[in-house]
Amino acid sequence: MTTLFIADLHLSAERTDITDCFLSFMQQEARGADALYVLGDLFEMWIGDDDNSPFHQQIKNAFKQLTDSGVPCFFIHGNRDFLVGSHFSRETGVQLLPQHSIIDLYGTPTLILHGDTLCTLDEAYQRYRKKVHNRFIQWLFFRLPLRYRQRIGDKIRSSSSQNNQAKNMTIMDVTPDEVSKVMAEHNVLSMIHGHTHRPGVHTLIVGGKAATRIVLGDWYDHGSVLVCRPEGNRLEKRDFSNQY
Ligand code: OKV
Ligand code: MN
Repeated sequence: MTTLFIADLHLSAERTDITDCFLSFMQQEARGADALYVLGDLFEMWIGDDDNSPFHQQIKNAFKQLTDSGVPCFFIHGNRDFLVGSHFSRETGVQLLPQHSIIDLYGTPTLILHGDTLCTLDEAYQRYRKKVHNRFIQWLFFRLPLRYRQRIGDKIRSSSSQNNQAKNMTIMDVTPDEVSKVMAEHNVLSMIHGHTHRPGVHTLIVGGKAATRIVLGDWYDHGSVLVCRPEGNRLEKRDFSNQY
């Protein structure tokens, strides 16, 4: 009885070390799970389901094999791969879940989300998010040929990495008041998210009761997996080499 959670792999064709670790994880560890949840930023960038590079094919095959073997896989969009769509879902058997989803984790109602919506102090990002999530703007974007979308993505990425170096660390973390508010609204005492790249288990009080927030780690210099079992949860690391 094991449910696995991962997020913030930022997979790209350039980082073969991350991809190799992820593919081993999919072929071995994930095969024995009750379910796999990917809480966003699986990909470094995603400009449409029609991007069929060998790299993307490799990742999609890994999901297809896992879902075919009977392991249910779920995906929540991150801030980088929010354009992953129904075509990807059909190709892989991965089920797309809403931004904020509540699951029953061995008896504990748990709110799962990517986490970018909790970073309310980063107003520039929230404004950008509102624009690129707008359905009409997305409709226009999808009318562009793949190569143009690629170029726009590259432009936005290079300007954003300069931007983020100037932002201070506090505004790039979650807003504590927003966390309690969202948990209270969804009437849960347990939350799992990624996005901040600050893995950890936090306790807080929601409506006078003890609550838990688990933050998943990124896959920049090692893999990071939340292993949930009826008897408890563990945040674990996976080495990029020699792990499997
Ligand atoms: C994703 C982020 C790049 C952060 C653009 C409309 C518009 C979608 C898009 C383009 C960019 C996703 C889809 C990418 C996330 C970055 C840089 C920083 C902080 C439009 C709809 F407006 F141009 F028409 N995008 N890509 N960033 O390259 O994957 O989240 S992306
Ligand atoms: Mn993110």
